[in-house]
Amino acid sequence: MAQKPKVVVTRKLPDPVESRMRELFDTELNSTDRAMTPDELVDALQRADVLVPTVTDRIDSRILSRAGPNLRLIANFGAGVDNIDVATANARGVTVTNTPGVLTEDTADMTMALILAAARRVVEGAQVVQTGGFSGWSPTWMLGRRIAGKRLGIIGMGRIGQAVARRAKAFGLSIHYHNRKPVSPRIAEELEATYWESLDQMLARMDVISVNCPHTPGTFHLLSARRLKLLQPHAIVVNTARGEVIDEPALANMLARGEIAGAGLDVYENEPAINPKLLKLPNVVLLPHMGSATVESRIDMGEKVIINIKTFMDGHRPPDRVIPAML
Ligand code: 8YV
Repeated sequence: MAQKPKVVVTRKLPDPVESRMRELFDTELNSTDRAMTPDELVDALQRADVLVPTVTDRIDSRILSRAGPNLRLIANFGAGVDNIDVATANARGVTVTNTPGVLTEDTADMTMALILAAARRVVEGAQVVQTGGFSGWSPTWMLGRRIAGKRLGIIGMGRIGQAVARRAKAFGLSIHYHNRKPVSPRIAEELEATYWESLDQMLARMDVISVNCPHTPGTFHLLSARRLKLLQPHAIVVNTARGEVIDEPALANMLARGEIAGAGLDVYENEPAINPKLLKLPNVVLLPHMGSATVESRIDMGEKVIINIKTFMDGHRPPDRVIPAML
């Protein structure tokens, strides 16, 4: 039997995923779950045929330049690959794969949770109760904003953007979106979605904005200070994609000055650091990058990683190969 490939996994993965990986490959697990330092990552890349990193591992050109000769595949545990310099990896003959599709519904659910939480002051209300501050109902207390009948502007209408649109439509929001290109007429009709080629024009007219695009050089600070200023004062911004898409200090300043009404954020520009201004604001809901954090998603992501490695090692094209042109 051919020798099993050496697979190095950088973080603790769900038990069933780890067990299956150990059965199939010569797998090195990280049971401590401590993120690797850059030097440890280089070490891992020197002994691995396959590296399985996550969003917390930054695999840049400097680290890749020190990879060993056996490294052939980086099978990312995650859909976003902005943690990996894919072009440099490919140039060195290293294939990169990701785990799209299996976290779509959970991330869309979390987007709706943030829209509802920010508009209806869910976290603020829960905190009042838990800190003993609920002294009785009042007609004018804890008023939020209705979401039904409002306009939702989705930035990035891929799988997750469309899953958000389906949910939001059911909640009575009208769907608008900005994307590199319009969705198919069938999907546009199903979602009754309005396409905005101009992001600026869309931003100025929406009640809620949801960021659902990947972080690429082209989307870095897509919501720049200038663009954020186009938003209406009652607007809410939700981000379950990547923090880098929004100029976080500019957003924090606008929220602090009441120039927009609220925000629901699951991701940040310099994770795990969060702009300190955001932490003090009552009109934001902040989550610790939990979009795909369900037992089901994480197991499915692991299964995708395994299929990608197995297919690649069997000499075929892995199903989730990332091509730089896609980014
Ligand atoms: C993952 C994510 O938890 O898949 C992604 O792109 O942002 C998260 O849902 C993370 O990337 C795991 O590496």
